[in-house]
Amino acid sequence: MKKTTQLFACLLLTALSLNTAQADYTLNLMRGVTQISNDVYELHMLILWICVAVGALVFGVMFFSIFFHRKSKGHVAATFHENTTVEIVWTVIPTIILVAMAIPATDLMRKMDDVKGHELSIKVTGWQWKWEYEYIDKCVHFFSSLDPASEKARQVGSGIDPRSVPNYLLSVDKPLVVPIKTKIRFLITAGDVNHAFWVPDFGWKKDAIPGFINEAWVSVDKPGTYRGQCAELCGKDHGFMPIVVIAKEQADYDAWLKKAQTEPDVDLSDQKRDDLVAKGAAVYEKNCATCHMPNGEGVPGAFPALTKSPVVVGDINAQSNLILNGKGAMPAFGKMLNAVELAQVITFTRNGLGNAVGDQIQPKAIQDLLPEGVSSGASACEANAPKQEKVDTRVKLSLDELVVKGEPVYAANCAGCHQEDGAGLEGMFPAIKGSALVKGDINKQIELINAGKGAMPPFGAKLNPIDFAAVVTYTRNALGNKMGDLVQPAEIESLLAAKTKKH
Ligand code: HEC
Ligand code: HEC
Ligand SMILES: [Cu+2]
Repeated sequence: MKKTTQLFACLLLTALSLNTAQADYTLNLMRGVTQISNDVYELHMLILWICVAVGALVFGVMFFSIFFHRKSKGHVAATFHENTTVEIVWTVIPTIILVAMAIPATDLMRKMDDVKGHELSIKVTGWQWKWEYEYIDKCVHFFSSLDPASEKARQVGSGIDPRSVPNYLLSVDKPLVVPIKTKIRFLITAGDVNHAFWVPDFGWKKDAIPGFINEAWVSVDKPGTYRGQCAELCGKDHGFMPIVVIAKEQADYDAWLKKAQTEPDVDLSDQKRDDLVAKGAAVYEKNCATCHMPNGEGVPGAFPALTKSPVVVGDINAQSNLILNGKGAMPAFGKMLNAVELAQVITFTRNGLGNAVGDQIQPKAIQDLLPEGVSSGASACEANAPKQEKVDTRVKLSLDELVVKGEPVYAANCAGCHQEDGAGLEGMFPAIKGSALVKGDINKQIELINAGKGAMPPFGAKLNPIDFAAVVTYTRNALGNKMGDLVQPAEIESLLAAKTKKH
C-alpha cells in the first residue's frame, strides 16, 4: 500500500514538473507547423476522446455494478454460462468502433504518403554522424554536422556548462533551408547504418536505411527554425547528429538558394593530417607530377623541385597562395581543385616528397584564403551542368578567324606545357613547332587533343567545339607551322559525337 502511494506521488510530481517547470515541455503532442502535423494532432485528439468515452463507459458500468450490486447488499451473482446476445454485442460494438477509427486514420496516412505534385525534392542521407542534403536539380548539396559550440561543450571534461550553450545538441553548422508553403518531397536514405529523420514539428519520422529510399513530404506553414534529431540508434555519436530546418519566405529562400549554388560542393570539415597526406598523394599524382615529377625533384631550368623547396618548407599561407593563384608557368589551381583537394595536396607536399614540415592546412582555411565571393572548385551546379556551354556550331569560320580565336585558347590551355612559342620543353613536352603530328593527318591530331596521351591531358570535354577547332587550326597555322588547312566546329562536333556513340 505504501509503495503504491509513493508511486502515485512520484507520477503526479513528474507530470506536474513536465507541465510547469519548463515551458518547453508539455504533456500532449505538439501541433507542429504543417497542415499534416495539425491533422495528426486532431486525429490523435479524436482517438483519445473515443478512448476516453469507451473507458468511461466500461469502467462506469463496472464500478456501478460493483458498488450497487455488492454482496453486502444481499445481491446474488447470476449463474448463467454463454449468452450469445451478449457475446455478439461485445464483439460487434468494438469492431464498429475500431473501423470507425481506422477510416480517418487511413485517410490521413494516405495523405501523408502522397508526394504527388511536389515542387521541390531534397535527398537526405544519414551518415555516422551527420546529415547530407542534396537539393535535386537545384545544384545545392552540403553536409550538416553538430555546431562547433555544442561539439566543444560535449567533450568529456570540457568544463563548459551545456546550459550555457544555446540549443545544446540541437544546432548544426549548416541548417537545411526550405521555402514555406511549398510541397517539398524528402527522399530519405543512409550511407552506412540505419538512421531516422525526425523533426517533431513536421508530424512524422522516417527511417533512413542504406540501399532504400523512403519518401515523405512537408509543406511548412510559417517561417521559423525547426529542430529535430536522428531517431534511430546509429552508433556512439547518435546523440550528436541533430537536424535544423529553417523555413523562409519564398523571396528569402530564393536569395539563400542563389548564394548556396555558388558554394563548393564539398565537405569542409577538418581532417587528420595523415588523411590529408594520404589523399593528397593522389591529387599530386594527377595534377602536379607532370611538371614537378612524381618524386618532387622537378625539372632543372623548367619546374622547381618541391623537395626541400624554400616555398614548401616556408610559410604555409604563402605556399597556399602560390598554388591557388599560380605564378608564371605554374597554373592557378584555386579554380581547378576544390578546397578539400587543395588542402590535401598542400599538406602532402609539406609532409611527403622528402619534406617533413609536420604541419597541415584544413579545407576551411583554404576557403578563407580565397577572395570573398569566390569559391574554389566546382560547385554542385557546375559539376552537374553539362561540361560545355552550348555554342552554335553551324557557323563557318575562315582560316584567319580560327587562328585568331585559337591564340587565346592555346595560351590558356596549352602554353603552360608546350610554351608560348610552341617550342616545348626538352624531354618533357614535345614542340608544336615542326611537330610530325601537327604536320600529319589532322584527324590524328584531333584524336590526340580529344583523348590526351600520357602526360598530355584530354581536352574533348574541356573545350567547346569552336575553341577546339580554333586551337587545332591555330597549332597548324601558327607557332612556326604553315599547313594551310583548317577544321570547322561542326566537324569537331560530329567527330566527337561519333566517338562517344561507339562507347
Ligand atoms: C604546368 C606545369 C606545372 C604544374 C602542373 C604544377 N606546377 Fe607548380 N610550378 C610550376 C612552375 C613553372 C613553377 C615556378 C613558378 C615561378 O616561380 O615562376 C612552379 C612552382 C611551384 C611551387 C613553388 C616552388 C618553389 O620552390 O618556387 C610549388 C610549391 C608548386 N609549384 C606546387 C605545385 C603543386 C602542388 C601542383 C599541383 C597541384 C603544381 N605545382 C602543379 C609548374 C607547374
Ligand atoms: C600538362 C601539359 C600539357 C598540356 C596542358 C598540353 N599538352 Fe600537348 N602534350 C603534352 C605531352 C606530355 C605530350 C606528349 C604526349 C606523348 O606523346 O606521350 C603532348 C603532345 C601534344 C601534341 C603532339 C606533339 C607530337 O609531335 O607528338 C600536340 C599536337 C599537342 N600536345 C597539342 C596540345 C594542345 C593544342 C594543347 C592545348 C589545348 C596541349 N597540347 C596541352 C603535354 C601537354
Ligand atoms: Cu543516426
